[in-house]
Amino acid sequence: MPLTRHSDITDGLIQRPARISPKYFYDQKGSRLFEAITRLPEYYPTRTENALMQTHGADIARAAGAVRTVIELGAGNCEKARALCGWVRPACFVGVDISADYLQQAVQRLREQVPGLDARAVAGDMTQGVVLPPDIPAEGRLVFYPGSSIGNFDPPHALDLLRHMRGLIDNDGGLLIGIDLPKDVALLEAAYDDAAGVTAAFNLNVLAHLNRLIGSDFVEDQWGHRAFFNDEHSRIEMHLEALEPIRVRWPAGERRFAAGERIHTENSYKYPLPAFTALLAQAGFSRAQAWTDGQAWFATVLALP
Ligand code: AVJ
Repeated sequence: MPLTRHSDITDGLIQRPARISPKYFYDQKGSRLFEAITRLPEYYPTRTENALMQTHGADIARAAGAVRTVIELGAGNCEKARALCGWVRPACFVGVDISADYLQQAVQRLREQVPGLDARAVAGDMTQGVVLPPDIPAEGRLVFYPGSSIGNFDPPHALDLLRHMRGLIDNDGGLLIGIDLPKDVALLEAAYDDAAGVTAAFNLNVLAHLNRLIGSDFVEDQWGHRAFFNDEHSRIEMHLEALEPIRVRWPAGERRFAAGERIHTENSYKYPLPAFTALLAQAGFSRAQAWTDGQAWFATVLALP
């Protein structure tokens, strides 16, 4: 890939504070580390969402009506898609993900696991607009955006994305979306700073990915993982903190970091359900039905036009 395609990365690195988009976490290694995160005892979202799907799958499928095509954004390992397809029985599945090789393998596995399913992989950055294969019919589309990934975007960008999702479906379609809810700060912070250090490795791995993308010379050991809840914005923030004075160079520039200076790598917003439903309404989804677990940690929301 030509280096000039990554001016967004170098622009972020020279900002004060510096920032890296969380989409760069997901190289092959990062996708694997994220999978390991989903199995950590502290990381409740995935198992809570999976349990919701197990418990309420039949209700969700009934409420969604006739679904011809499931379109999953950020499909990753396609494990959630497999469960959803068991309930809604679509003819076709389209997985969209930024990590192309990883997605290909996952879609191939899904094809083997769900005989007869017409499963497709679309590699691309969903924030740049999803382009579906031209032969996917407009009728009966269910957009699936699980995992609370919408939390990576601040509310105005989340609204843009929800509007884009609304544009992918007709009036007979729907959106099934996972939302992580606000909860005890200690629980939230442990989920993003686990005892085994998997989330730290995931956060640090973005530096190795950047080194390959822009030809920078980040050294992982010079950085520390920081994760905390920002109450004002109702979001977990992840940062990489310079453990010593650091000078990072890449072909067309450089940046110096003082010890203690940070690079902001991720936000993970925790929306109260009414706030999220209001956002959905603004995006053109006037009806919403939500399923939550007994502790109200996570919600699966079916949004209809
Ligand atoms: C994939 C964005 C839903 O915010 O919980 C997990 C990413 N980052 N641990 C999240 C993540 C650190 C995850 N999402």
